[in-house]
Amino acid sequence: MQIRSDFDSGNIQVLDASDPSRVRLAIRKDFASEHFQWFHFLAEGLVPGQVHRFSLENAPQSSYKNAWSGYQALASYDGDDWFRVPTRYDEGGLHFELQAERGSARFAYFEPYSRARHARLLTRALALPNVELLACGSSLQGRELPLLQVRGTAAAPRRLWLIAQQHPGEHMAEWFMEGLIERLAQPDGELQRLLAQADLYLVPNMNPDGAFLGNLRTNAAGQDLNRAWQAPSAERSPEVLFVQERMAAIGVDCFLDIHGDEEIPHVFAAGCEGNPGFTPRLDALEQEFRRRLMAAGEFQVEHGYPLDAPGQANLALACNWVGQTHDCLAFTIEMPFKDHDDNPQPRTGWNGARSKRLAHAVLSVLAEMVDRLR
Ligand code: GEM
Ligand code: ZN
Repeated sequence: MQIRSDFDSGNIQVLDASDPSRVRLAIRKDFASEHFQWFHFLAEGLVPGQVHRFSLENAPQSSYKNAWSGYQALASYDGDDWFRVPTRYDEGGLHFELQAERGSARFAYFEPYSRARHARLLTRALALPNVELLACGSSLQGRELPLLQVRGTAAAPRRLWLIAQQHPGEHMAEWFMEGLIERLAQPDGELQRLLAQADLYLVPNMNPDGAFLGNLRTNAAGQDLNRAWQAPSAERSPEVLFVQERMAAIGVDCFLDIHGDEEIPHVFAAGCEGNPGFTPRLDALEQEFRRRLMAAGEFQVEHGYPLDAPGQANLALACNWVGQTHDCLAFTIEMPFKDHDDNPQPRTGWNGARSKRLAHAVLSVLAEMVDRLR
């Protein structure tokens, strides 16, 4: 059996692949960082009909080791159809198995969103009549960081920003952005109402280097971009610096930062309740957004992060920094690496298609609220 990871978002270390019933593997650390959890590899030389067993032996030392409980690994024969495989976790590692139907299969922590698919998404977006490439930043390793403007028809539009995948292993985030852009291509009545009052500003992937490198959490300098918003730098976080400079020039009336969460098996959001500038106006907007999103899509409010105490928010996080700086509605939207247990889908768990559908629901909520954002 051959195990490979020398490709876009690949991450694995082979300890011993000589026994197909006990393939011993480890997850490589993020570039210049102690973080690790994302894995993605190709296994070739499988024997159809035979059960192949894999173990990620350093899973108990990973960034979110408690998140392996209840998690099931993903496999795919063709790179498009991803399905969950029998998985168990113990102090010896994360163990999963596949009774092979073909001679090769990919395995990953989540359905990968490739750089090639990102390029196709941009081409599709820029082919839309009201979408333009407003600016293009650069990652540390020189990959493009496109800022798309979706131009509405208002003379003085609200400016709604959505950024995705600051944490490069959270591939569900760019699946979300694909769903958002696809809906823009079929402007229905709701979308027309939204674009009659707002322009959208989209960054489909904030961390192209980390995504390509197979990182979970950091960029090519080992920086967690969602801890860089109070003091971004050209040397360690040019991706954040670029977006902040464009926000200052354009303005922000609403901000959504799209992420994934390793441990909580539900879709949820984290707001700005701990910001020093949090007001009853913003509190009411947050409650309305949550209420409407529960009605529109796969979303719930029972499970999520602990609330920040008043004035105790960490302003190094994008959501908190943008909400505070621009006095606007701001959320971190979290999708699960596991499943959304309010509507379990055993074959796939949470996946790219459900991430795309969530984006459709979010656009509907923004259309309903756009006239009250200021
Ligand atoms: C999280 S955002 C954490 C937000 N926490 C609270 N209490 N608001 C991060 O960056 O750690 C987002 C993520 O990692 O997906
Ligand atoms: Zn994240």
